This record gives sequence, structure tokens and C-alpha cells, in this order.
Amino acid sequence: MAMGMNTILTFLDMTCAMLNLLWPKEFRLSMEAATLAAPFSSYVTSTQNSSSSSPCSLLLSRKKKNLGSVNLRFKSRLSVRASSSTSDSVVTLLDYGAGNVRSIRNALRHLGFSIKDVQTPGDILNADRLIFPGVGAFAPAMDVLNKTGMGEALCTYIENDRPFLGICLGLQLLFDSSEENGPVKGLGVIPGTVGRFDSSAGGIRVPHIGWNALQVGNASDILDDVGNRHVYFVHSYRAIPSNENKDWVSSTCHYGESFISSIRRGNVHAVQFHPEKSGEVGLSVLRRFLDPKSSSKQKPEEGKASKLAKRVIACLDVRTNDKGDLVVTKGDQYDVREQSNENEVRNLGKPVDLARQYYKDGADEISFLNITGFRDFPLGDLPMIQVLRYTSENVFVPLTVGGGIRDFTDATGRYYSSLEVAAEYFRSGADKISIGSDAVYAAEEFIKSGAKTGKSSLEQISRVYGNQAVVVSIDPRRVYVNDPDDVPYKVIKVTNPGPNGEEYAWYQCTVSGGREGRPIGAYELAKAVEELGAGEILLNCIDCDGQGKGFDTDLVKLISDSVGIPVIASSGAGTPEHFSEVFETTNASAALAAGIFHRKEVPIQSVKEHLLEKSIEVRIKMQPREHLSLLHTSDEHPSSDLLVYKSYCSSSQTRQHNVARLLLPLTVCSFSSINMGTDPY
Ligand code: 1PR
Repeated sequence: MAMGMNTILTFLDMTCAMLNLLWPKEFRLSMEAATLAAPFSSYVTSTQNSSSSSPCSLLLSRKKKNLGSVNLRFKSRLSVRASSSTSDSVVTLLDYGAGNVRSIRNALRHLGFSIKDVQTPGDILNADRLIFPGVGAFAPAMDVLNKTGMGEALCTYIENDRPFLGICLGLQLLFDSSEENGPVKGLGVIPGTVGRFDSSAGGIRVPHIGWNALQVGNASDILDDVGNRHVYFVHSYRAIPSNENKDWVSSTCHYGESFISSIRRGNVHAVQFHPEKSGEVGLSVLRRFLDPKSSSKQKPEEGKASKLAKRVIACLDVRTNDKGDLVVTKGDQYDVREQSNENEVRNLGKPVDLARQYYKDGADEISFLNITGFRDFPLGDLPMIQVLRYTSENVFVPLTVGGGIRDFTDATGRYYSSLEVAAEYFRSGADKISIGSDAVYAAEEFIKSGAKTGKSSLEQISRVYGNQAVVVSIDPRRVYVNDPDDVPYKVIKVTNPGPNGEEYAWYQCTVSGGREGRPIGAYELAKAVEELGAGEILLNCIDCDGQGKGFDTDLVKLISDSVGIPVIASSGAGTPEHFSEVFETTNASAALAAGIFHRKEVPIQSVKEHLLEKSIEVRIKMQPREHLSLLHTSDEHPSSDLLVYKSYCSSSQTRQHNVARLLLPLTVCSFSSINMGTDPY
């Protein structure tokens, strides 16, 4: 029997070498790696014939059978690691090209690590520390892992207790299976099935998007700084804690139900949230994984996080001005030109500079809207791509980009699909893309025909990248009517009657930056785009834009009560009270503002302080590590910064607000030395 198995293995080694030659170049094994990878050559062969077993279950079943010399050979081969030429500052990254991993790359570089990309399964086996930032959908990811032999290499690596960090889908793939477009077999490392959030449970919105709190259970050093702070999630599927997997679970999170937010066993970690998008808290998670020795023993005091926070989003409307410079502008009811003789495009700053500042000020998310994208071709608009690249280098909260996402044929006759446009945005650092005009046309078509074509940009992008990656931006204008039956659209009774005393209104959608009204209402559009695959709605209001008189709560209530996906209220914020008003009177998940932040009339921190005073949960920013270590070293002779920081962390909520007021200028001062203005963006 042992002879027989050895013969089979020799044959499989040869098969592996032959397959190697046939594989695409990027997945071809070096001879050294091919030898190291020989144990999973059997897997490559077997998965080509059968998809019924997960890589790890194959591995485990072979181990369970205790196949004498086979097992020995198996073990000795797998325990061999190439002489490590890597240093303490190298991290191996498994990127199978399915979405935005630029953010994790940037976070790793920001922490002083260089990155070695996995090219072959052997690279996984040889890694000193491996990060697997799973992006995209479960089935295609497993397909790649299966076809390349990476799956079994991952299982082997994990079973040997090598340092591993899976992120988001990188956590889900460790489970037995997923219901996402399935059932689909997973790697089978952790018992359990990944399923979709049940939106009927507690009326939650799916996807789960935003900053939520963890209940940290079994000790997991990498979560030491998380405590009761918020971290950023964006997903529709989750794994549930059970008796079978309880030894793995290191934290849970509540969203309608309790789901697994992180696992840990030995050196193997995985998190459902995105540390690379969770600001300083997330960077600390990465830092503690990459360099456990550096972890300070002193844990920062706990925050107050207990549930999904309401998000405060800074929006940057971007376009080229008449001189050809890319600028952040801001309109009054979408008119972005100065009312002077020159009639110039209003210039409120450089996009990258402002985005960095808002990150430091505590924005939970940043949106870039390429407001002339409807008439320009975004891939020809390379500055916008550059803006994303530069911003994502050191802004570690989610970035959304919109404008011009549609199919396009350029002057040379070359056709670009909206998927290509979106892919370029994702590659450049966007976490979500936002579709405006094209979603209106798709919704009109859908309502007219009653059938989905699957061909609209909205449908295609959400199918490939998941609906959590697709926002639909709605630009409606209020149209007053005397009677609800006057129009074939959803009409509401408005709080403030129209100029002629009209008590009713409908909200007409527009395209091309508000220039053209369309025969569809905001209510009809919102319902249709949810059906077509939108994961979130950015709800502007042309009447309120730039007016500073508050959000149109009638509109926000109408839409947020009608759909099951998160709604971002936008347009009209003038004071912190406008934010509490929209959260108290509607089901908005987030509120976005532009003008008041650009003109420095209301700092983001003041908005958050006010929301806290109103008992509305928001994320409180953790101070940067550099700042903290500085403070820790001065423990013996506490500086005023330290006293402020300590009391900020440990005080009651009311006291926090007062101290936060003190902290704000200090934080701003501490950043003033950072070079922020050397590039043209
Ligand atoms: O149609 O897919 O090319 O997308 C174009 C995108 O550009 C859409 O998201 C559309 O909302 C946006 N857009 C087009 N023209 C303008 C404009 O202002 N002339 N900006 C524009 C929309 C609205 C908000 C603004 C809030 C908050 N801007 O983004 O930031 O109203 O402002 P406030 O707090 O100052 O009131 P496509």
C-alpha cells in the first residue's frame, strides 16, 4: 500500500510539473516551488475531476487515515520552508486580483513593511507571515484557489500554525461552505456555513456597511487596541458562532444577530472587518499582527462603542476649472460658478489635501464625485485616478468615487465597458463606486420592461464586485403638486408647503449633474436600483444643495423607509443640529456634507460631539500611534496632551465632549508638520 501511494505521489509530482508548464505565467511554479508544492498536486488533479471536497477536508481526511510513509512524506515536504531571504519587514500578500487591495498594500507600507506577492503556492508555504485580503465573491475566489493549488497551500500553511491574517472574504473562505451564489465549498478549516444576513431579523439593512463595535472574547492580542472602539465592516454574508467553532471565535459583533467578527487560533487570525479601512484602530490591528513584539503592554482605555455608528461623510465635488486644474468645487443647487464677472468655477482646494485633512479630522468616509464625469470619459481623466491613488496612500477610511461610470466608446472607436471603468477605480484605491445618470437610465428601462437585462453598469458591477461596492447617487428636485393624483409618481405631503401653498410634492430624478429632468421619481428609482443590485443610496437634493438650511428630511424619510439598503442623506447641512435632526427623524445610516466642511464653518469633530450629546452613536477617532507612543513615554512627566488624552479616554461621556473640544486643536497642531501640499492634486 505504501509503495502504491509513493508511486501515485511520484506520478502526481510529474503531473504537477506538467501542469505547471500549462498554467498561465503568473501562476506557474518555479521548480523549487513545484517540488514544495508537490503535496497539493494531488489536489490540483482531484479538483479538476471533483469539486465535492474542500482542500482542507482532503488534507484532513488523508491525515486522519494515518497513511504511514505517505503521511511522513507529506509532512516532511510541507515542513520544508525555503531558506528565508525575507526580513522582519516583509509580508507576503495573497492577491488574486479581484478588487481593491491597494488599501491593504498602502496600510502595510505605511506601517513600514514591504510586500512580497504570492506568485505560486510555494510562496504561501515559504511565507514568514501571510495576509489574505479576500475581496469579491466567495465562488470565484474559491475557484481561483482551487485551480491554482493555492487553496491547499493555504490549508497547509494554516495547519502548521504559521502567522496568517485573513480579511473579510479571507475569513469567510476558511469555513466549510458559503451560501453566496451557492452552496459553495470553502477551505473547510473552521466548522460552519457562511450565510446572508437576514434583513427581516430586527429590520436591519443589508449590506452591513459602517463602523460597528466588537465583543472581544477569547484573548486575541491583535485586538488589544480595539476594545470598545468601532471598526469598519462592509459585507452581506457572515458566519455564526456555534458549539463547533467556538474555540476559534475571538470576537463577535451584533447586527440583528451575533456574528463572528474575528477568529484566532495560535498564530492564525482572521477578521470580518477591514483593518485597512478602520483608521488608526485598524492600523493597530495590522501592526500587532505583523510585529507582535512591538505591542505595548499598556492597553489604551476603552471607548464607548456598542453598536453600528451613524456615519459622517465628507464629500468632495471635483472637476477641472477653466485653467485646467483639478479642484474641489461646491455648488449652490448644483451651480458651481462664482456669481462674479469672471464666472469662474468655485475653487475650494485640492482634492488630495482636503481628503487627508478630513481623514485626520475624523470623517468616517470620503466621497469623490467627478461632477463632469457625465460628459468626460473617466479613464481619459487620469487626474481623478491619480487623486484616488494618492489619497489611498494615507487615508485609511473608505473611499467612494463617482462620476462617468458607464459604457463608453472613445474617439478612436475603442469601446470601454462600465466594468472596465469601475475596475480602474477599484484598482486605484476606491472601495465603492457611485453611479448617477446611468443608474437612472437602467431603472427607467427596468420599470418599463419589468425585466432585468443584466447588462446595465449597475447590474454588471454589483455582480462582479458585490452590491456592497455599488452606490447609486440620486439627484432629485422637488416638484410641488396640488393633488397626489396629479402625477404617476410617489407623492408625499410635505412639511413646508410650496410657494403657492401646495401641500404635496414628488421628487423628480435628474441626470447630467441636474441638467435634465427624467420621467421617474426618487422613490421609484430607489426601489428599482435596489432590485438591480445597488448596495447603498446616496440621496442628494438639488433644492437643498449648498443652502445650509438642513437636509430634506421629508425626502430622506421617504427613501430610507422604502428600501432595505443603507441610505446616505446629503445636501443642505449647515449646523451640527442638522445632523442630529436627520438621524432622529429618518432612518438614514449616514449623513454627508460638503460646503460647511470646505469652508471650515463646522469641523467634523463638532458634528460628532453634538451627535454624542444627543446620544446618537458615532465613531470616535483613535489617536495615531505616533501620538500615543509619544504620550506613553512621557508618563513620568505627563504633558498636558497626555492629561487631555487620558481624561478623554476614561471620562464619562459628558466629560468626553468637553475634553474633545480641547483635544481638537491639539490634534490639528500635531498634524501641522505633515507635508501635504507638494503634489498638484
Ligand atoms: O451622472 O454618474 O456621471 O455622476 C455624477 C455625479 O456628480 C453624481 O453623483 C452627481 O450627484 C454629482 N454632481 C453632478 N453635478 C454636480 C454639481 O454639483 N453640479 N454634485 C454634482 C452633486 C451634490 C453633493 C453635495 C451635497 C452636499 N453634489 O455631492 O456634495 O449636496 O453639499 P452641501 O453639504 O454643501 O449642501 P454620473
